[in-house]
Amino acid sequence: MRFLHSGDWHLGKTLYDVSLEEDQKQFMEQVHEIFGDAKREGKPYDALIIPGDIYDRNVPPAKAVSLLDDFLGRMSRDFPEAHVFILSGNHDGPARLGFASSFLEKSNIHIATDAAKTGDAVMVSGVAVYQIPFLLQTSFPDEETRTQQRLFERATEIIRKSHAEKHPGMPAIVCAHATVYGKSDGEHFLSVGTASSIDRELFSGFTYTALGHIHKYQQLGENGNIFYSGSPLAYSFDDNTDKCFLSVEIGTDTEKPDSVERIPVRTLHPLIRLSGKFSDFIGEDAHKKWAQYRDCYVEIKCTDSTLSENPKRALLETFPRILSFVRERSASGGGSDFEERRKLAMKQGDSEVGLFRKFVRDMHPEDDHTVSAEQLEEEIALFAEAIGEMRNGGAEK
Ligand SMILES: [Mn+2]
Repeated sequence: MRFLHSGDWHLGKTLYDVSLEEDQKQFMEQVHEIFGDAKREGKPYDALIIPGDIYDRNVPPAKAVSLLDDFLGRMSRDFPEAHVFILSGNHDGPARLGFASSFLEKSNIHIATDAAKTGDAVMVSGVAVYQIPFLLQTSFPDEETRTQQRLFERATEIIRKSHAEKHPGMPAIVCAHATVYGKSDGEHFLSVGTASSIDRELFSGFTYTALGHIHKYQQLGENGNIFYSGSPLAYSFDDNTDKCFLSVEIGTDTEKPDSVERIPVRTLHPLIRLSGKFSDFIGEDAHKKWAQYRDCYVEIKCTDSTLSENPKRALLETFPRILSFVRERSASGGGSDFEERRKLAMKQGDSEVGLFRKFVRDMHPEDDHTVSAEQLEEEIALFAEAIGEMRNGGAEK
């Protein structure tokens, strides 16, 4: 059996209010291509496994629902023999994600949102596939201890029992959405092991465990059979950027897969974080110097003080897709950032009112029609009045 493992799609996610629809369309397109290429080469995929967080939110935006709808429609039309496995992650709303799942089942689309069905396998090319939806406090109503560890003990017990009864000696794939740690990580497990994390030993004995929830690719266990595929996109500037799909082959060995291969995701707009002085990023030279990042989503970490109150706007020329601008704390420790900027401004001979005028202009550029010029002048006059009163009050004391 051959399948592709890719979790944490987070459809509908925005980054700093920017829609990632195009980016998400791109990786879905790539999945379709991978399936198409494999079919042409005579080594078709039998399944796609998406272990949770298919959507970013409980109530996904309409666009996200259309994206998934289009994708499933195309997959089902072009690869009707391939199975698609989807389970609800902590971001998904199980009831909404599970809509029409009993009908979709007939089209080889298996959406798991109900813990009670954990022991029901779907057989694909002689391999039993089990899905554990994200487990909630209410997943097993009779269960008293409701840590994730206990809930997963319960779910994996159900699978083991069912597998031994119905499909003994056959390879088994378990799909789940959770934070999994290894006991052999020793201290690591002790320090991070919480009520929300589970021990990887629970998955020992299964041929392959397809995990979702952690966005970075990783392999757990010495046996080489428990994997996080990671998300197909970086969803924050702290995320890693070498994203992949996992292409997995399972033969007759029930202990582990025959092969697990990383297929790099082609990213439309890579995320990049740059750090430097404000002046490094502005002007003709900067434009040339950073040309390679014009298509990237950029975060600028500014190491000095700037006067611009809307630096992101100023940087748009160099980085059309700048998403974030942050100031790095001054290493010299010479007072607060605000204080430094005030001094810098005063050095240039601006009065408070002059500075405020610049600030207001920065916040409301000329093409901003939400505020009229009169309103802005009124605001500036009020500020001047307040400053004047402050000065007079101070003099009387
Ligand atoms: Mn998650």
